Amino acid sequence: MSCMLLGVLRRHGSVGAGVGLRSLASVPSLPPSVADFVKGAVDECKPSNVHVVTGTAEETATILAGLEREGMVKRLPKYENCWLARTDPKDVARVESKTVIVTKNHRDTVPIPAGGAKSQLGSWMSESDWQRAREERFPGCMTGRTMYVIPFSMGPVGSTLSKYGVQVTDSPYVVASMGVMTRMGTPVLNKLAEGVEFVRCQHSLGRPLPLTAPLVNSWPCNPDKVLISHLPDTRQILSFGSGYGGNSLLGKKCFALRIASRIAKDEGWLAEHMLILGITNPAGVKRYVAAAFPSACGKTNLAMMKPSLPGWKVECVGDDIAWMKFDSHGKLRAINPENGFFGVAPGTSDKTNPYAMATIAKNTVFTNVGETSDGGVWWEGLDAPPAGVTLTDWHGKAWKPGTSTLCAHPNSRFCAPAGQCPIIDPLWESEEGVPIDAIIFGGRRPEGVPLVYESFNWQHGVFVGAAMRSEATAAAEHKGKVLMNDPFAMRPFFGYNFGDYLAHWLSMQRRGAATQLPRIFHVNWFRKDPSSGAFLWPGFGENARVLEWIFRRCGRQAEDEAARRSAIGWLPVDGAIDTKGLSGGVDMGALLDVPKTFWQQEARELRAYFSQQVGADLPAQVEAELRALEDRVHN
Ligand code: OXD
Ligand code: MN
Repeated sequence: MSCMLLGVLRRHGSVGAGVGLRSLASVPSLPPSVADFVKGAVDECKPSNVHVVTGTAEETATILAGLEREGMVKRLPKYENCWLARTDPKDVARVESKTVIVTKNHRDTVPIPAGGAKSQLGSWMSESDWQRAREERFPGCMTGRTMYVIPFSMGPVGSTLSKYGVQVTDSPYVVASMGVMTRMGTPVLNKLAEGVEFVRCQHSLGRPLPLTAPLVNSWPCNPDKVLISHLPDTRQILSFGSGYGGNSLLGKKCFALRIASRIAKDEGWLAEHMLILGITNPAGVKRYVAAAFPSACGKTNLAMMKPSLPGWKVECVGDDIAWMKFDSHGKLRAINPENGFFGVAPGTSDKTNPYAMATIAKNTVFTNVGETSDGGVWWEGLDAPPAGVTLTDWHGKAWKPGTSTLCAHPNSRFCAPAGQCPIIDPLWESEEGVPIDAIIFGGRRPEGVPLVYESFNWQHGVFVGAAMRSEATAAAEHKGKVLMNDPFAMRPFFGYNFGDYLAHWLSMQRRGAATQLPRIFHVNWFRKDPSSGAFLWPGFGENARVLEWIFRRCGRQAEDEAARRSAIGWLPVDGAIDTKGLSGGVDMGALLDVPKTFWQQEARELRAYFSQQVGADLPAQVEAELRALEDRVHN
C-alpha cells in the first residue's frame, strides 16, 4: 500500500460522519492495485476519513444508525430492520441526459446520427471535455466527509462469470444499498488480493462540508452538477451529484450493463438488461428463460410470477440483469450478477406480485414511498390503509387517498436481498449459471403488436430485439407516454456503439451449438382495445399461459402444430394458448392480430429510425431482415 494512503488510513482509519469509530488495527491492508486507486481518489476528493467496508452485519447496522441520526433514513417499526429514505425531490431517478460514455472516438460510443440529429443510443463525451468536467467537480468534493471504500462482486464471489469492482463513495446510504445489491466486503477484498481485475468506481454526492446551502430532506446531492461518466477502455466509472439508484449504486446499471456490455464484447459474452426465471411444467420439466423489457414494464413481476396455471411453477434467478456466456457444450448460461432487488414500489401488491411483497417484509430500504402512521409503508396500488391509520407522502407531508398528488413517487423503490424471495431459484447462485432455452423481448405496445410471437431464427431474433419500442417510464426523467425505440431494452445502457452491439449479438450464433441456441420471442402484455382503451390481456399470473406456449415451442421444430407463420414471426394457432378458467374471457383474435397497415407503418418508422440513428453501422444482416419484413408486410 502506498505511504500516502497509509498515512490517510493512519490518521483517519475510522468511520466518520457520526458513525462509530473503528480502531486503526481493524483497517485491512489493501491489495496494491486497490490501494493505488483509493490513493488517487483520496488525493482528488480530499475526504476527512477513509473507511474500508467489511460488509459485516454490525457494520451495516452502525451505518444505518448513523444515517438515522443524520435524518437521512428513519426506521419503520412495523417491520424488522426496514428503513425509509426521502430524497431531495430533485434527485429521484436515473438522469439519462447527464449520463455519458467517454471514448477516444465518438463512433466508439454511438453510431453518428444522420443530418446532425442527436443520438438516442447513448451520449458521448470527448476525453478533453470529460477531463474538464472532472476537474470542475471532484477536487475536494468529499471535504469533511468519510470516503467509504466498497470492494464488491457482481455475481457469486469466485464464479468464472463474476466480475469485481471497488466503489469509493461519500454516501453511507449507498454503502447500505450496495450491501444489499452486491456481494460486498472482506471476501471480495480477499479475491482482489489474488490480483483479479476490477472496475474502478468513484462516486460523490458533491456536497463537501461545511455546506454552503441547506440540504433538502437531509439528502445531500448536487443536481446542477450531476454527471454519470463511464470510461469503458479503462473500466472506470465516475459519478457525481446524485445519491439515487442507478446513478449511485454503481454496480448496477453503470457496471453490470454499460461497462460490462463492453467487457462482454471484448471477451465474447453478453451483458443484458434481462430478468432470468426458471419455469417447471406439471411433469417436472424445467426450463430457464431470460427476458428483456424496458424499465417499468413489469420485469420484477414476471421474474417472480405466481402462475395461474395449475401445476406450473416459476422460480426467480434475477429481475433486472443477466450475464450470459456459451459454455463448452455451446449452451448459453446465465447468472444474475446482482444480490438484491431494487424494484419500483408503486403497483407492487399482493395481487400483482405476492412474492415481492414477501421479499420486502424485512431488511429492506425503501426510498420515496409513502409512510403509514403505524410505522409501515404505502404506495399507489396497495389497498387503502385501515381506518385510523393516516398517511404521509414521499415529501413528508400529510396525504389522503383521493388527493390529486401521488403519495409515493412513481419511481419510488424497495431495495431488498434477493435471498429473501420465497421463490428464489435453487440455482440462483450457481457458479456456472443456468442454461437458457428462450430469450424474450417485450415492451408496452398499446397497438398492433401481438401478445406473443417467435422469431424465425437467431438472426431474425436479433432484428426483433433491435426493433423494440415501448412507452416511456418513470425510472428516468422522461415525461408522458411517448413511444420510444428501446432496442434490447438497452437504449439507456449501451456501453458501446449499437451497430457493433448488433454485430456482437449476430456473432453469438457461431459461438452456440446450432441445436442449443435459445429460441427468441417477443411478448406484449399491454395491447389495448382501441374502442374502450382497456387492456386486452389480464397480465401478471396469467402471463404463465404465454410462457407455457413458449415452453412448448422450445425443443420443437419451427413447423409445429402449435404455431403458424405470419409476416412478423411464428404465432400461436387458435387454441394453442390455454385460456381455460380466465375470468371474463379474452379476445384472442384481437390479441394475436397482426394488422397489415400497422406493420407497414411500423416497418417505415423502423427504417427511418435505423437510417437516422444507426446509419452505416447497421449490420447488413439486420438491414436484410428489415427488407424481408418490408416485403412480407407489403405482400
Ligand atoms: C431499473 C431501470 O431501475 O431499468 O431497473 O431503470
Ligand atoms: Mn432495469
